This record gives sequence, C-alpha cells and structure tokens, in this order.
Amino acid sequence: MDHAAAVEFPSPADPRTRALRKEALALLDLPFNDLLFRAQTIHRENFDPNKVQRSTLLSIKTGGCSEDCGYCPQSARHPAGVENEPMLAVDTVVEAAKAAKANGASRFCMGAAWRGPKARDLEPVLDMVREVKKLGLETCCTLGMLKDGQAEQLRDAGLDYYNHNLDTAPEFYGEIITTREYRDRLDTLERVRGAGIHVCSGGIVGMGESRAERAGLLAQLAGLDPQPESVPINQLVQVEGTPLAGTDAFPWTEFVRTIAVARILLPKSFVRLSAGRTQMHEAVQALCFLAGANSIFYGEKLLTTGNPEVARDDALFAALGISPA
Ligand code: SAM
Ligand code: DTB
Ligand code: SF4
Repeated sequence: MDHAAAVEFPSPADPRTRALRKEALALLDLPFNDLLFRAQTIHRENFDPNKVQRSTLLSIKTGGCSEDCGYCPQSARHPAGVENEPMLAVDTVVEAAKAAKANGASRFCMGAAWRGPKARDLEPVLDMVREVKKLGLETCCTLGMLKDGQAEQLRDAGLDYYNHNLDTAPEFYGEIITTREYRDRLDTLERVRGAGIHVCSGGIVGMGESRAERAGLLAQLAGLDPQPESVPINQLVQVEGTPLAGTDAFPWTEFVRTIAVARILLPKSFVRLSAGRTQMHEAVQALCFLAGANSIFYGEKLLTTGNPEVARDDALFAALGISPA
C-alpha cells in the first residue's frame, strides 16, 4: 500500500480535517435544542426517521488479546475476568446467526479478540462468512488490523461490512492504546475500502476525553472519503479490572450531542447507538433516535458485556413507533 498517500488524508493536520474539527466543536457547543433540531432536520432529508436498522453481535473468539486497549475486558493484560477461549465452531456461529435472523436482525457481526487475523485464523472465519451470508443476512466482521490481501479474501467470501473503529481523537489515542497507532487504523480502513467492502467505523465516548477531543474523533470520521456507511458510537462500558474502570460518569446530554453531530457531519451514514445502552435510560435512547441514530446492536449480549433484552427493545420500538430498516 502507498503509505505516503495514505497519510495525506484524513491527517489531523490536513486543512479540511481542521475545518471539520472546528465545525464539529461549534456544533457540540450549540444549545441542546438547536443541535437536536438541526440533526433531526438533516436526518429527515436523508432517512426515514421512523426506521432503525438492527445488527446482532457474536464474539467468535473471546479474550486473551495481545493488545492493551484501556477500555477492553478482552485484553490479556487486564484482570477483567474474561478467559481466553478457542474460536467458535462454524456450526455454533451459524446457529447464533439463525437465531439473530429469527429475532429480526438484518446484519450479523462476528468479532474476534485479535490484534489482527493470522492466515490460519482467517480460513474458518471465511467459512463463517459464507454460511451466514447464505442465511440471507448481511455479514460484518471485526477482527482487528488487516494485512494486504485479507480484505479481498473476506470480500470474496461474501463479507458486506468490516468494523474497525478509530475509537477516539488522534491526540487522545496514546492515552488509551499503546500497542497500535492511529495510522494503523486508517491503513486498515483503506484496505477495507479498497476491497470494496462497506466501512463501519466509529468510536467510544466517555473515556475521559474532552469535548474538543470528541470533535476530533467526529472530524476524523467525517473526513474519511468516502465517509463510512456505518458509524457506531459507543459509550464506554466500564468493566472492573480494565484501566478505564472508574472513569468519571459521562453526562447523557453529551452522549446525545455526539450522536447529533455525527448525524450532521455524516448525513448519509447509518449512525449506530452502540455499546452502553444497558446503562442508558430509555428516554435517552429515544433522544438518540431523535438526534439521528438509526441503528442499534440487538440481542442480549454485545461481545462480552450485556445489551438490553430483545423483548425490551421490541417494546421500546413499539412505544416510539419505530420499525426495522
Ligand atoms: N479486536 C478487534 C479490534 O480491536 O479492532 C475487534 C474487536 S474490538 C472489541 C471492537 C471494538 O469494540 C473496539 O474498537 C471498541 O471500539 C469497542 N469496545 C471494546 N470494549 C469496549 C467497551 N468496554 N466499551 C465500549 N466499546 C468497547
Ligand atoms: C462497536 O463499535 N461496538 C461493538 C462492535 N463494534 C464490535 C463492540 C462493543 C463491545 C463492548 C464491550 C464488550 O461487550 O466486550
Ligand atoms: Fe484486543 Fe480489540 Fe480488545 Fe483491543 S479492543 S484489546 S484489539 S479485542
């Protein structure tokens, strides 16, 4: 890959990224009602405001990860009580995908606790992708950094989306992860895009970053050209034993603001209200939908932590008059 060309954009120093960052911060600073009105207006210009897409997650390889991401219970370096488990069998994954489809999910996302897949790791994942695709579900994987050729292998197996988050602003990144660089993340996104796979990339808020740093994350995401089709906004799930456990509670207003600015700066992307819903009042989730979130993770579990019960989400959708996208 042409590394020099990749660094050009969206580098934090790039004038367009800097302008986007200024714009993102000005939006985050707006009075709450003005911000929500703008976000909902843009949402309506681009999407049906009463439709929300649902993806179900499955951890196909849990724990024992070599990386040191400060938020993550799956890092082997953090005593968070998550055991290193072998990869799931293809049949087990297919059964979980069938159940997700029966519940109404349209996409099935397979996650692995890897820095990136080794060649021998990828083979069974390709089988999983082929089998899940055959069920008529959209397929998504999140396996860490990809090497040359791996994105093409995944595409050929039928992968529709690859999730790889920028996680936070470039200047805050080093506080959270030391075993990888921001540049590595952008390189993987370029490989995914280059293979013609839809890009799913977002971040985590509530890790102790400043509002300006949240603007920095949103600017980096909005500066990707083309913009990601899917943008998960996660609120940190604080897991005992991880370095970020004990971080100050994150104000719900700030979470809704982040969703709203993502909607405004990435008008055609699906913005996913992602991790953190178990800790979030349903009224706040409703405000996230008003702010332009139009996707959720659906099913009782994220990767290792909890997510609202399906019946509860169904009831929330019914109460809000929301139907599946
Ligand atoms: N190992 C691969 C990687 O890091 O790219 C894929 C799986 S990793 C668990 C996927 C994403 O989950 C991370 O990039 C992060 O954004 C999110 N995540 C992990 N732990 C989280 C937590 N405690 N709270 C919120 N999001 C989290
Ligand atoms: C994303 O942005 N959030 C999901 C998915 N992509 C892979 C993961 C959230 C993980 C939350 C912590 C856990 O369950 O281990
Ligand atoms: Fe490993 Fe991914 Fe967790 Fe980082 S986020 S520790 S790479 S599983």
